[in-house]
Amino acid sequence: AGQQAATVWLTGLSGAGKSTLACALEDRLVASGHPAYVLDGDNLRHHLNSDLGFSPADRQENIRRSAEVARLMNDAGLFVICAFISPLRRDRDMARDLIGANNFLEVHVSTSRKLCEARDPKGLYKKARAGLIPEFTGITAPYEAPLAPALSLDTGALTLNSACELLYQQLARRFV
Ligand code: GGZ
Repeated sequence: AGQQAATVWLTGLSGAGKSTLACALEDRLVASGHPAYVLDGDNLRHHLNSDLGFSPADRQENIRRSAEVARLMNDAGLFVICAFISPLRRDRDMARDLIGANNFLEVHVSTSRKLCEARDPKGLYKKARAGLIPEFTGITAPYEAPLAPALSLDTGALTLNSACELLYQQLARRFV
């Protein structure tokens, strides 16, 4: 199939396991000789996107800038793994358009809201339930699941290794 860099776009709720999976896939790609880099919502929001909040307009701008960065990195030959909640279909479609549909793999990290809320690694669901975080995805802001993702991975039903392997195989089939 030859070499072609691409962007893997992980979408799912807070606590679904996007960042963990993204890092595992990055390691897996690098170990097999494919330079790769993770762009993470939580991370970029401390730097490039530190001026943005969680209104629909700010989330859209967060996705737009991040997709532009992913596109540049793809041009430079890097695989990019994006881990953003990216709750709205229209924003993910924008990311696909910016990056190019041929270089874009949409993956739903489909861990249930119930399990994400039970995990609550940063206590954010608890705070959102208490009314301390407005517009929290899954509680007081919408999440639109992808209609036709390349892959759907439920980290409540798969080990990290098996989820990562499924993802790598799907990617390899098309890009490496
Ligand atoms: C959703 C929020 C919110 C609100 C703070 N809604 O799981 P985390 O904590 O560590 O990562 C989440 C991160 C979401 O940033 P994204 O850039 O991925 O979001 S989006 O794609 O919608 O732009 C979460 C934390 O920020 N967080 N407030 N209100 N998540």
